[in-house]
Amino acid sequence: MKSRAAVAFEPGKPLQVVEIDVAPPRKGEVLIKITHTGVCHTDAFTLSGDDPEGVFPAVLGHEGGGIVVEVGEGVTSVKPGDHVIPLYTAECGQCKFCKSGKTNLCSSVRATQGKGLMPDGTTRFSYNGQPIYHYMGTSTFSEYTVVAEVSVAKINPAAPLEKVCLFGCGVTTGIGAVHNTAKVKEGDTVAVFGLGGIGLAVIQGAAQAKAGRIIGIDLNPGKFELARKMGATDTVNPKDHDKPIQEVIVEMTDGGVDFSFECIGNVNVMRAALECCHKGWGESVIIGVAGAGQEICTRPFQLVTGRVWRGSAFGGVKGRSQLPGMVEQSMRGEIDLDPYITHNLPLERINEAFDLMHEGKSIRTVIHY
Ligand code: NAD
Ligand code: AHE
Ligand code: ZN
Repeated sequence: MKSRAAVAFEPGKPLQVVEIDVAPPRKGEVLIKITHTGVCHTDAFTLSGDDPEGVFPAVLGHEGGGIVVEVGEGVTSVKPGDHVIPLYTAECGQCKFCKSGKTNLCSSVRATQGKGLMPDGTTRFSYNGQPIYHYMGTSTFSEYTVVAEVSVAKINPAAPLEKVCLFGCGVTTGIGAVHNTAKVKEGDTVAVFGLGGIGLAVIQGAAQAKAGRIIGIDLNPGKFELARKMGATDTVNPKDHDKPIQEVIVEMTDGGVDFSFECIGNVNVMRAALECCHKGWGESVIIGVAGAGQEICTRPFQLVTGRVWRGSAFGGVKGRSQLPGMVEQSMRGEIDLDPYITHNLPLERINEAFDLMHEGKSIRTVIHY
């Protein structure tokens, strides 16, 4: 079938909206009509060429919502008409990871997913007869996409897809990192580095956990008002200080925070986020994605003296079992999605969503098909 799609033909170049060909779903696969998709910084990261797993040409996008159109042989968990969120972190329930009870990182389709291929090693997308790669197992920048059955979360059809698509990445990642990875408790002090979609979701999660103090840190003061509305008790701009930001936070908090979250993808900030943690127990969670060749460093003494460095992917959330419940929470008003959606655009203007992100003017732009 034909599908309108925003294709990343080359790294560092704008996406091109063209009509691609989408082949039918094969065994264990699902064809989805994407109705809406958010644009996450990770899409920009991969488009920039910094992602070691970036392959081109590809259909990017991983924060979508849509409706099942057709299922391949053997698919039983969804049927045409079901409303779904594609998952870049699959959940097969069968692999060593899924059975461990220790992680949401499912291994069932991850190897082929990282190569831009479907689990059988081929692609369902083509343009002028040439193959186009998939991305993160989701490729939501196409009106029609094919994903593995294990990469589909079925949700309440009454949920507004133009909002709950954000559970495909940003909101789930931030809120999940607070509850599943850090396990923030009432009264804890939290520092959040980077106040984009991910950082704001961390703030929303920390507020749910009744953290005592939530310090939002960003170089762009334009991000502070919304951060405060969503629960930040303090906002700090590193540019306003002439000493390292970790020293500023340690002084503000009588020795450091209980938890910090890096939501930028900057290895220097990752160090600062670790070093602003309290001696003896402070934990820092890396959420930001850093480019090829980048490495983190600190003095081992920081860990010897009790600070903990950890990371979080998709907020530690198991998508097929847990996303439907998070969608229900948003429908009950327990998770507010409206503040994240600063812009709405048609697919034809998707490059403006990237411009708005790079200019620091948006939190999330939702693309409407
Ligand atoms: P974003 O661009 O919307 O937000 C980033 C924020 O960081 C911006 O407000 C920017 O002003 C701020 N910033 C940049 N440099 C800074 C610095 N040196 N000090 C303080 N603030 C600074 O991005 P986003 O969509 O919120 O994504 C954030 C990061 O999280 C990205 O690296 C993205 O790839 C990553 N991510 C990871 C996961 C995961 O599962 N681990 C999921 C989603 C996104
Ligand atoms: N491809 C990159 C790593 C990218 C990465 O870390 N992705 C996050 C999700 S970002 C969503 O916006 C993630 O979940 N990682 C775990 C996984 O299995 O990919 C690289 O460095 O190769
Ligand atoms: Zn993302």
